[in-house]
Amino acid sequence: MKLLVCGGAGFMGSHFIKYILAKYPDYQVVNFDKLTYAGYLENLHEVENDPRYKFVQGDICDREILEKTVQEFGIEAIVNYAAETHVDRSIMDPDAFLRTDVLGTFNLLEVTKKFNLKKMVQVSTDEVYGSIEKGSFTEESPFAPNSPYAAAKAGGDHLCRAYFVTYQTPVVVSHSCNFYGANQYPEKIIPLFITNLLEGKKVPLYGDGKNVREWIHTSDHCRAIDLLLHKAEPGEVYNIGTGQEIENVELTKLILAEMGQGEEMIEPVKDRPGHDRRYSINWSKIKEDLGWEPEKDFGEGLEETIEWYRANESWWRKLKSGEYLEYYKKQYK
Ligand code: NAD
Ligand code: TDX
Repeated sequence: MKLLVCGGAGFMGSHFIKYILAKYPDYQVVNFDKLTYAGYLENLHEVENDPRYKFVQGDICDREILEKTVQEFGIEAIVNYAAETHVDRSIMDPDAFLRTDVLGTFNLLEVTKKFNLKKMVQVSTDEVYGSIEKGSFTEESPFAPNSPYAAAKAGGDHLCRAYFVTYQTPVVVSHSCNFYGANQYPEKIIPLFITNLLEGKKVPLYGDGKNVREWIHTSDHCRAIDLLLHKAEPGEVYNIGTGQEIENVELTKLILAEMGQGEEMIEPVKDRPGHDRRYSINWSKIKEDLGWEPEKDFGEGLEETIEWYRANESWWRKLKSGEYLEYYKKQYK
């Protein structure tokens, strides 16, 4: 298969490209990425000389270059990881979120329709459902996004639904819980806290720290998207979860303990505006329909992730400078 992976230079997209090339020897993968602050080609150094892998720098909002790429490489299916993804940035500066996460998704649907592609997999989030105090969201739960990021992702997901209903565009949407693992940009809680501690800095815990997130390792998410690409029926929607839920403060204590540091390194800071209290999704549908289950234990995955950041200091040091620092100065002033 000739696959277009959009946003393949980012965190999860780069893991997926490496996973696909390792698993399917006869596949070709084109990584289509704008290389925003979050796109980093070094994430793909293991495959950069693989003749089955190509990189095209492009914006999913630019239909012309998208169409040209699909035609030039004879693309058969698209997996879309390209998005603006950080909630705090969306609160400060939502424009790019609306453009990429809504209009970009619209362009990909148009291209999938125009070139009769076999499948488009839209990688989305559980945040579109909003916050839930008790129980878990199912695929039938209504959308109630609370941040500009979540609202923009919900907009893209609604377009996917509409394109399937109206034009039978063969799109599948996933709603996943929070990702973690190697190569995650050090702005999300796990890599931010690990790298801060490696730098001898405190970790900024928002509000009372009792917000709950559900965590999935990169390896488990790649297997789920593989199944959606190859086995899911067009028009289907799947939640991808693990049940591995934890309060931020407990997560922080796990990281501190693993890194041999004390709770005095926690710095309580003002809360994120509109901060969702708890995310939790029911993933029985993907288990029943496609036989997927998470395999990675959270404690083990977290330990490996900390080890990766210890061993790859030059990777994250580059990202934690310049524009990144400007952004955090603005947030915590
Ligand atoms: P990321 O921020 O690490 O990477 C995003 C990538 O998209 C970058 O390489 C960036 O350069 C590229 N990109 C951004 N705008 C683009 C544009 N206009 N055109 C082309 N490329 C563009 O993202 P991630 O954390 O790996 O998330 C991947 C996807 O998974 C996103 O769609 C996100 O909404 C979704 N998701 C993320 C999480 C999470 O916990 N990080 C959880 C659920 C769903
Ligand atoms: O410095 C911090 N301190 C803190 O307490 C940061 C960055 C976060 N937090 C809290 C906020 C959240 O309750 O930690 C939790 C996780 O925050 P993020 O890592 O920013 O992730 P979240 O807001 O949950 O959104 C993530 O999961 C869903 C991704 O960024 C999204 O792209 C994905 O869709």
